[in-house]
Amino acid sequence: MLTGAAIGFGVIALLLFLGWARRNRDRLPFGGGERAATGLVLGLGIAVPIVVLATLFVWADVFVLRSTAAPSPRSTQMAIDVVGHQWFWEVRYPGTKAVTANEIHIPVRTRVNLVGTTADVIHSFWVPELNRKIDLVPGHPNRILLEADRPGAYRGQCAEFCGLQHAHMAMWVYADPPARFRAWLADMAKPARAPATPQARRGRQVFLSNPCASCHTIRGTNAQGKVGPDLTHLGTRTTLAALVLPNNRAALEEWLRDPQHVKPGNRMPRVPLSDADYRALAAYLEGLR
Ligand code: HEC
Ligand SMILES: [Cu+2]
Repeated sequence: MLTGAAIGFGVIALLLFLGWARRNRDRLPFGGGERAATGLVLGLGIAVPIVVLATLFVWADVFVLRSTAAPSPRSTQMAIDVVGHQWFWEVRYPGTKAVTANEIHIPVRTRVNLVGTTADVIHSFWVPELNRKIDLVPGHPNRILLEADRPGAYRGQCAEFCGLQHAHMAMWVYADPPARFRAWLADMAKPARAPATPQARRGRQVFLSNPCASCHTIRGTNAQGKVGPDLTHLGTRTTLAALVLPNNRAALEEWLRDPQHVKPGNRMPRVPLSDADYRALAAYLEGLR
């Protein structure tokens, strides 16, 4: 700001001086006033801007754009596919069976080629601490480099208005030590655990005999729906409905009883069931680790 102010005042002072010099030519102490003025105009008006703009252009192109541009797949160590949905994120690990939602796990200090598309309208994938945004456009995959230097959780957000619950289309990126990441990925690739208690067994039955199964996939069961998030390992996630609720038994039950109350307008309808059925469903889903 100070530099800007200095340049601004400098220009105004020069203009005033030139105007004054024009009218008072004979009073100038040096003879070549006209030549000095031309020199100033050529120097400050043409030469300096060329040098400054060329430097800025090279700097922006070489350092800023290069470091945020789509990575060449050969320069990266792994790929992740992200598909935007109204209003959640589907996350896939190509070459494995792992599918999850609203949380992306990456190994720390690893160059990840993230490929983004959409299942419906245009969304925008943005994790401000890790890189700039990319639009998720139908039929045109866009790519971006994800690389975290430090382990931790980085919050991401849809950055293109995509309808009623756009503001509640968030996600976490977890950067883990590589060994921990590999263990997580191996777990995610497995089919769902069998229910461990009678209540959870009842929950699975309720799930498979209601519309749940036509919208959600639970790998290893007959539920193969593609409308909502894959629930195979729901119990390992930290949040529900793209960061709207924490993931615990009480919140899960609250969601199942009335998803439209929790996240109005979202694409999961309320499925009317008995109290005991809701509790059984929550017990089953919480056990999907
Ligand atoms: C018409 C399709 C549809 C039906 C039927 C449906 N869901 Fe969903 N479900 C969705 C969608 C879409 C979402 C994502 C909502 C969002 O976050 O915007 C969702 C989200 C969820 C979530 C949260 C997942 C997460 O990772 O955040 C759970 C749990 C869930 N559904 C369980 C069920 C159960 C159990 C049933 C049956 C009682 C059911 N759903 C019926 C479409 C459906
Ligand atoms: Cu959005």
